[in-house]
Amino acid sequence: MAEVEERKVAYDANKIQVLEGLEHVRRRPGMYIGGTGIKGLHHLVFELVDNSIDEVEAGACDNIEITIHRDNSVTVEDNGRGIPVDIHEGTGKPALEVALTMLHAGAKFGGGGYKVAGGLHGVGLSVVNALSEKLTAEVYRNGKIYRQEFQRGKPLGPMEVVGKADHTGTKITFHPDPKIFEVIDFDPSILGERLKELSFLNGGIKITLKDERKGLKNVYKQDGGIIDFVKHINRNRQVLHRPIYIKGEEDDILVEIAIQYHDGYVENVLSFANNIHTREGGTHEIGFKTALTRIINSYARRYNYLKEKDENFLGEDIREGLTAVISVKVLEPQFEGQTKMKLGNPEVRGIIDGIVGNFLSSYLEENPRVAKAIVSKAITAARARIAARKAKELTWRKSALEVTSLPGKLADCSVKDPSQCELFLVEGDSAGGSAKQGRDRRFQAILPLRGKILNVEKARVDKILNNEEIRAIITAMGTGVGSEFEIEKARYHKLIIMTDADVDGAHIRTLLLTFLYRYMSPLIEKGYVYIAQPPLYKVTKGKKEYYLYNDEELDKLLDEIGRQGYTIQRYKGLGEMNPTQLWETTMNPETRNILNVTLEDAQRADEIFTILMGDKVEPRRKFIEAHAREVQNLDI
Ligand code: 0RA
Repeated sequence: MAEVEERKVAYDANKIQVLEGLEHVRRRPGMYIGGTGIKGLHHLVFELVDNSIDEVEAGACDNIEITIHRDNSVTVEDNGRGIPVDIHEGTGKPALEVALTMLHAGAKFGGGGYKVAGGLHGVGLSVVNALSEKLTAEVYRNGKIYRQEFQRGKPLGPMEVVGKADHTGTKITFHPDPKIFEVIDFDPSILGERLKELSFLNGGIKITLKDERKGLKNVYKQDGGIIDFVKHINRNRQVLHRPIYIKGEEDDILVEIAIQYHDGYVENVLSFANNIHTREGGTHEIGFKTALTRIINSYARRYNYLKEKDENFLGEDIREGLTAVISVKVLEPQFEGQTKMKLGNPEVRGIIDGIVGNFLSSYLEENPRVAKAIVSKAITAARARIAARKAKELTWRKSALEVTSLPGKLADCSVKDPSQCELFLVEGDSAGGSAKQGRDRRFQAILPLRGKILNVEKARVDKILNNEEIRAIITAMGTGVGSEFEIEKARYHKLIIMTDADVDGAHIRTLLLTFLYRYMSPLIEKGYVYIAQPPLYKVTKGKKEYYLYNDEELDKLLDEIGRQGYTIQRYKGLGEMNPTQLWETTMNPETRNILNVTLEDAQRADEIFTILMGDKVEPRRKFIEAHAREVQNLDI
């Protein structure tokens, strides 16, 4: 009797907790999906896809289809084993219903395995359900089709058998709740980025994205897995060898690594833990880097590339021109760091170090030509590093002798608090002059940039530091560059790139963004970098003047004021505006519109730059053909 009573209490308690659970999801959606904006909305889809990826990891699924319907509902279907439908002990309900209505159901059902869960730990299904105005789940299992429908997380009826199935799988269709989400409009390119990444990380599976609103269909399938990933990243580069592939397992930790050097200088090490991009790195990345540095140094010593008097290469020497993708699977991943994107599991470090060390040392012995190419690159990098240090010391001494170390061309602002201050990088002296006159000199500083800024891609690090324009930017910002960069020293918290609205302007902007991305990336990460938006047109009618920032605005205005008795001026350069106009249209914080540069924007600029300036002819030809109109004036 007492036992029965006890169980009843436990059951009721459980029920209450469940109700509270889904209510809590609706009350505090941000805690579960990071917000109710565009990002949170797309997170719903990723939650469902992650569940399907768990089936892939279990070796039970190789096909996932995502469909955006005309009404912005979304279907995610996979050919996995299907969510179990048998009666769940304790609740007396089908497991399917439990999985969709209980906050912590996921973990109990998954039965171990390398969960994708980047924080949600298998509660994804019920969270998506709670935040959907309507959700339909179909399971194909035991030769039958099971279906159950839900509204805002609550069943509209019991699970039913609605037909016969000739395969197994799960299909979930959900309508995001307009009471929760600010905007319900799915962007296939946001989904596509992640789906492409998942297809690289899970080689061989097929992921299809359909958008019925636009009649679009994309298939993501990479039979070569992460080997194809590094090839893709290096696609516009001159590579030094075929990708090196390492695979291993120890203590239930799975490791997969693909490595390929190219002839450029940029290091690109991407790491993933349980399919989650660990942007802040972590123990897997450290294990890999430690082993790589040790093995290359000992190889270089053994074969006398490094003489007795030479110092060891630094890790950064060895990683110049390296592209690597590291993917680990860990049973209980610990995600740490500011954005929870750093793998913390201490046991992972040594295991990866061991696997990479063993593999690489025999690989280098067996592939002496590749080994020589890698070591030669490290030698050049080390020399450049030492030269750069000397150049810097020289600069330091020189600047210590000068009265002020700020660049002469800089018109600084009077306020000293960096969080209030803005630095405009302005293309050309004449626009620079107008900006100096038009600005609010209390908090706006102007640095005019003359001539073409040097070609960052082809130039060596030591040359870059000696380029006058680049030096002016670095000294004005006060942060230093590269590994010496210190964000706390930033003299301005807004760095605003102001270039002409023409092709040369676009070119200079690409150059600047590429430089910032490669040498001062924390500025971008902090959100300190902006692009000014000067107007494209001025329309004058009678005494009235209008500034328009794009063709749509122009069309709209002309409709409004009537299509006669006006003049249009198309601004080709900032220099065509007088100081007052420049202030009003582009610089005045009250009226201007400036674009905040994201890391992705800068990365894209870097890619374009690599295509335009790199040594490979074919991608450049293709790019110029595809963008002929925009690049016709480019001096390359
Ligand atoms: C729990 C156990 C099993 C499969 C699943 C969950 C499962 C969940 C989802 C979510 C989307 N697609 C899914 N596919 C499967 C394994 C059941 C078994 O052993 O057959």
